[in-house]
Amino acid sequence: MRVRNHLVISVVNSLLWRGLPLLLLLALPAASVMGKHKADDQGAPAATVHMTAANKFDPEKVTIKAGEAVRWVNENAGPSHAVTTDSSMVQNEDDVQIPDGAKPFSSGVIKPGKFYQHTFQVPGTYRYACAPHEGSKMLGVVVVTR
Ligand SMILES: [Cu+2]
Repeated sequence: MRVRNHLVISVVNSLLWRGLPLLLLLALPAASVMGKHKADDQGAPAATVHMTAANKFDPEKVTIKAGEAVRWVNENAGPSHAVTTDSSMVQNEDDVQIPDGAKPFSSGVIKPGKFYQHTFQVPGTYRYACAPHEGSKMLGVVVVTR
């Protein structure tokens, strides 16, 4: 019983400190895919992309395998950023691209010190933009292999 209670407390703490803030961010643009993104928060990412104070994705291109995740980390210094592959969220549709069979995703606002993580199931090339800094060419690519 004591062990079980400890486990419950650990899970609740984990949700409060990791899941809840992420859910709040994700709830803004896309409540419909929130459940999927909640699951995305599990596990270690295969690649990490830094969102810099100079409004760049670093590295601009990463390659992972289907079923793996990418984590975008906003540096502590600098503005809020956002990751989207949704053509309705950008000014220039050509700045984003997803493979056939994949659904667009959007992070919502990622504040300094926070991160967003997405798991990719459909192989192909994903081109994404930071919507607030699309005009400064804050663009990136994720290649998902089989
Ligand atoms: Cu940005």
